[in-house]
Amino acid sequence: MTVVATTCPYCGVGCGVMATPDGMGGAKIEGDRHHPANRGRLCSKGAALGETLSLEDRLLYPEIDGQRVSWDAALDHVAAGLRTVIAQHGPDAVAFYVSGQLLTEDYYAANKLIKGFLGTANIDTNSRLCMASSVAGHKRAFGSDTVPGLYEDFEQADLVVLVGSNLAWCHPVLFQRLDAAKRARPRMKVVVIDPRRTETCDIADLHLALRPGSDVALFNGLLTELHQRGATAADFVAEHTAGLDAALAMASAGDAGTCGLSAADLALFFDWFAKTERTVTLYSQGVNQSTAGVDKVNAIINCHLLTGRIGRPGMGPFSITGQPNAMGGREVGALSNALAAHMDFAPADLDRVGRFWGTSRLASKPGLKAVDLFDAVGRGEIKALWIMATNPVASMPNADAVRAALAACDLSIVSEAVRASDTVDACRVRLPALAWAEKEGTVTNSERCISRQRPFLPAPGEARPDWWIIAEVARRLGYGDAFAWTGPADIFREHAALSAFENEGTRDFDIGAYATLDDAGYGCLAPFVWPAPTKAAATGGRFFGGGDFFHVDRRARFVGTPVRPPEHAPDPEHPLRLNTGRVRDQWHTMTRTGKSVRLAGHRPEPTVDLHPLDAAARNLRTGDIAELRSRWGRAVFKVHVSDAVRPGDIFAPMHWTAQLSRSSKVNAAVNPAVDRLSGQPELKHTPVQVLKLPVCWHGTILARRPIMVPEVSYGARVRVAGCHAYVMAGEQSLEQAKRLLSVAVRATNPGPWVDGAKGIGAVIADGVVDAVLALSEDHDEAARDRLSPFLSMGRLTADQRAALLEGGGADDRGGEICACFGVSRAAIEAAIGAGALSLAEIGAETHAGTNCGSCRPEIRALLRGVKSRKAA
Ligand SMILES: Nc1nc2c(c(=O)[nH]1)N[C@H]1C(S)=C(S)[C@@H](COP(=O)(O)OP(=O)(O)OC[C@H]3O[C@@H](n4cnc5c(=O)[nH]c(N)nc54)[C@H](O)[C@@H]3O)O[C@H]1N2
Ligand SMILES: Nc1nc2c(c(=O)[nH]1)N[C@H]1C(S)=C(S)[C@@H](COP(=O)(O)OP(=O)(O)OC[C@H]3O[C@@H](n4cnc5c(=O)[nH]c(N)nc54)[C@H](O)[C@@H]3O)O[C@H]1N2
Ligand code: SF4
Ligand SMILES: [Mo]
Repeated sequence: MTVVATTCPYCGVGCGVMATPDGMGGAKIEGDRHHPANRGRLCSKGAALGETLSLEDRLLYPEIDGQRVSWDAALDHVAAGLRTVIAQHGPDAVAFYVSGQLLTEDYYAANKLIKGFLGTANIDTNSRLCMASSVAGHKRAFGSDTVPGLYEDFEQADLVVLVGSNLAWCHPVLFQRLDAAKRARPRMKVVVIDPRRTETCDIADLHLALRPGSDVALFNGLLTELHQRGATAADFVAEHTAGLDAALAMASAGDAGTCGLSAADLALFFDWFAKTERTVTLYSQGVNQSTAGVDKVNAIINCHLLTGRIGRPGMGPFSITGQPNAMGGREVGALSNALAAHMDFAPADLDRVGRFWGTSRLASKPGLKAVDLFDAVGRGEIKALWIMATNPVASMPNADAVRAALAACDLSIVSEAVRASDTVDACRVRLPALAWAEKEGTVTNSERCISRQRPFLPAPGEARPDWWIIAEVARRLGYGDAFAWTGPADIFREHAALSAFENEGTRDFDIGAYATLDDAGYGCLAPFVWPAPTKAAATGGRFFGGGDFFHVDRRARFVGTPVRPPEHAPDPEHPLRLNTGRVRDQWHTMTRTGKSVRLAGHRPEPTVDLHPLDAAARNLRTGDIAELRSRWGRAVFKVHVSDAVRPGDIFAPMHWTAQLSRSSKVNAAVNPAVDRLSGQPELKHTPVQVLKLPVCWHGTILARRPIMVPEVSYGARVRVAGCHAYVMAGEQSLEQAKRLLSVAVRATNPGPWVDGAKGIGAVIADGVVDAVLALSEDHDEAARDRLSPFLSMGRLTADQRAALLEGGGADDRGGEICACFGVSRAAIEAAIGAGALSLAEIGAETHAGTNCGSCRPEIRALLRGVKSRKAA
């Protein structure tokens, strides 16, 4: 079998993957030892990629209004619809909503079609929810959207400051590189700035659990302190920057005391920062997803400019990107306020791009940003919307309004790989796209490294590459000449040529050296870091070490950053702040990671973290069911009481959608406030009330055939090996629940019903269990582990049948910690109990933590827990 080198389709670390197809539709997945991002490592999600390759739930044929149609019919319908809308209502009645999970070639094609030929810039991308504040902050400071540094800077730094980043779970391989570097060089310090105590704090020397949203005050305080102490790079500031005085005046008007941190912690952080030349500040969604997002970015960059710590080994501000191709999207200019190849809507840029594309119809002004774009769809101003590779009905704030907007849209089109998503359900025209493993092109990771994705499985059904779908529509609209590509290599060459077109060093993004790459060269293209201009021999490297910023005077700007409160403050009716984000083993709306049994084990259910004080005030305990209610909507979660969140804050994951849980779609409640400059939504901060739901029962169903879940207060599907699993809770009486659920179970799993003890009921046909229902007054997370073994048995023995009807074994695994080897918390605690006192000893005993390493922070936390209990 041939081994194919490709790139992981998840996070922006951009790890290289070696895939060996097994000839049966699957593949063996390993880390690529030669890829500079990961050198062979993979995290739990990457390591489980092989479990996501099945064709279950794939969209394989084009559909219009639920009917399968031919590609010709679908493409003709889309082209005719776009033509009619433009003729009747003008180009601005059309919009695209695209994604950092498109490959660069797909992304380039989408942007070229709508901006270049349909004549509107109403194309925005889910990067608006993700990177837009960093883009705007970079442009203000540098005059370009440039990430100055490289991953190796983390390893070379003496101080790494992680702001609003849960690196351990969201960029695990980079976290492991950092962890390894810190262990090799213990004088390196790590500071985590996050209102939550996350797994990332495992390697932190200092955790600043600041008041949510107060980052600007913190970095303003730091800027003031650095200036007062004279910890400044006077020459760099004088030669390469402008605007310091105004920024300092604004910064010193504020008070870092408002961040809710102890004076000692603040002083320590300021002191470390002031004294440490090699400092990297990495930031992510705790910074970007805020109504003060752009100011947070500039407040951080200001401190790096003042100290001249930018673009040199081991130092710099570093915006880590989320999606595998967030950076590629920025390169092709698919945000509504950008043009291709890092150009803007300036007259010279418009002229240049228009000439390059040979079009007279180029959009002349920026288009709508995501939140405004969906509002315009809802108002009926946008009449045709084409969504590609993103799931906005689940991932946009105020998500039910997005669903309603799509329902009202005449021509809603989605290009998707899966058949079962909230957005696919809401769109009338469904175009089947190739998925990872089948498609080819390039992606750019957070350190500007461009890598190939290569196919290793055949195209299933009638699925097609995204670029092909776009080019076919363009051809039908009469633009065939501009879209006459025969493959992604053609598109890549065009993209590279545009990056170098009349560039002469005026734009950071230049990969002109690749504009003449032939197909064979594209086929075997090795990862490379840009810039890679035609004339320079050397490629890659850092930006701005010697100044040379991209404002016309080649100076960077200090930007004054006023302290502004979040747009919606808590009020008596909504006293708590809802923070949202990610868990370790799920990716976004779970269309892919949701297929893996081993990834489901870590956080099987949608839970909300609540501080013990807030829980007590609401009479809530772990396992209870609570409603989160905001001005925009509601969602229901299982409660997890935890002092990892601050009093007054709650945290819920973004991942669950209507496909898996009708109750727990957090974005139904999340506010749509946006940063004024970037348009990025404030996904980390929604005032909510939390109310205990008076549920009378908790239930678990395991069944051989899927069931239709009845209307209950709380419910989620859980991926379990060999059966369909559901957890539920409701406000009916236990008796009513039993009737309701047994009817639901038997509708698809007919057969004799047997009642057991302790709320157990089962369908047992010919001695084989087809389904089992466990009902109890209290929550019972272990029911799944106790009962699932019976569904993998054949005909039960009398003893087995008796054990099942007694409620199964006594096994309480306490949740999965190690996804690679399926090692539960209980097993790790048992190993510790038996004397394993280090990561290595636990690994030797249980295998936990010995493969991808994503669970090591949690194992170390269990070890620390035991040690502190012993000490106490
Ligand atoms: N496992 C997993 N990994 C992923 C993804 C995934 O879905 N699953 N998605 C990828 C994508 S697209 C992205 S964008 C990245 C996101 O990666 P991260 O940004 O690291 O992840 P989040 O969990 O969204 O949020 C980060 C942290 O911001 C904190 N925060 C909230 N409010 C504030 C604040 O006011 N100030 C500060 N300083 N911090 C705050 C939150 O408590 C949270 O811990 O992850 C990528 N990696
Ligand atoms: N509350 C809250 N909401 C958030 C966030 C948060 O922190 N909190 N984070 C935001 C952020 S940072 C992000 S990036 C977004 C992510 O949100 P989304 O982009 O909406 O989430 P995904 O599940 O990644 O959606 C990608 C879709 O593309 C499909 N797909 C995969 N490969 C292909 C392909 O090759 N072609 C096509 N056409 N389709 C494909 C997948 O099946 C999936 O349905 O969520 C945002 N929403
Ligand atoms: S860190 Fe994990 S999810 Fe991110 S690219 Fe690497 S293997 Fe994929
Ligand atoms: Mo993201």
